[in-house]
Amino acid sequence: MLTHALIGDEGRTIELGWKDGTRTRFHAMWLRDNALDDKTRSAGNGQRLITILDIPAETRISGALIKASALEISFVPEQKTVRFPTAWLNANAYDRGEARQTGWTDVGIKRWTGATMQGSVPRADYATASRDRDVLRRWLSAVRAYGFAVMDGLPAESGALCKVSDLFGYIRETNYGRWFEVRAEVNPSNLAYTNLGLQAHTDNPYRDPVPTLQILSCIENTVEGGESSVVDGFAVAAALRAENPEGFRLLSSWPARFEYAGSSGVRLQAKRPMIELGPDGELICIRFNNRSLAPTVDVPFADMDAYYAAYRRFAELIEDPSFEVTFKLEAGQAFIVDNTRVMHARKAFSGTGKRWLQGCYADKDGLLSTLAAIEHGFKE
Ligand code: AKG
Repeated sequence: MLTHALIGDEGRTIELGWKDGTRTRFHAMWLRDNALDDKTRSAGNGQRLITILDIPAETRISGALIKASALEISFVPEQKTVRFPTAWLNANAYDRGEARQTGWTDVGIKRWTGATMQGSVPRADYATASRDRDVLRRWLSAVRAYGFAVMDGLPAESGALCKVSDLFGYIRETNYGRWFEVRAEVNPSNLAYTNLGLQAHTDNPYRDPVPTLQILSCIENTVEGGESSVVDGFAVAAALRAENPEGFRLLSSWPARFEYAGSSGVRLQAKRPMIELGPDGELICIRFNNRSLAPTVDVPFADMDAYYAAYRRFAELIEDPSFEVTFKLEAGQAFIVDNTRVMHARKAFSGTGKRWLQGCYADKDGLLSTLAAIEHGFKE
């Protein structure tokens, strides 16, 4: 609910007062560009019909009228009046008082440790999630919030992991195929295909863009050991920043190099930081994989010692059991990780019994899109 609308700076800005006492300012140019009328945006698909060059550079607000649940704004020189719902203005306000701390994450992202998860793992039953949109919504929203979730009740058969990606999007095919086998092999093209333990890692940092989701499904797991564990890279990065801000700065401002050339005809290379921040300091991606880290050649000589100390400390924190959640996948179960955030690991396993997993990649934008569409449908 709006209490006042004050035009300022000769019509270049407007200050809105809200019933709770807060104030938010908007620019005339921003409001004009984001007008919601059907000459500016297609009523059918919501896409913008004009370009920035269609808006006069000297655009000003000439009048503002508070209506029941909307604000009507008139712009000159176009002589155009546009209605903005107050809920829309509130949701799209950009006039933040305080600066965000470098490494901030969206409020919807819940950083976790073993203790905060209290041994619990977000999960859903496949058959229920396939027929009940609310169950699917909760499972997808757990992936958004925590960066991982388990799916139970899949057929314990080859290809069942596609059923998981079919719930929200599409598989991203790579040189490993539509999906790949994760079982002990004699001459493995990847150490994942052995019975060795695997340090917590994100997958394929040597790709650009990196696969944003990974699904691992279990067809058989009767070995001794071979448990899966997950670690929240965003929580670990925050811990590193808290105890060693300079180390966090080094890992986030210098690129690492990643490489995979384990099979013939493939030579994948990427140059990206281990801790990636967006231009506004948002923590957007963790890349951590001891197997595919190539020589680091972009860090200046003077910073290399401190860079390696920060890398070591980051690795120690990642290995710290207090950050880890562990579970053993049974036949017919799968788990999904947000590969831009949550690292996964495997404990070593013994020769008796059989362990057969399959893995594939998918894209987080598809998952978030499906989730947003379901959430939108629930609101209607
Ligand atoms: C991978 O394929 O990326 C793995 O980390 C394998 C995990 C596992 O065997 O549990």
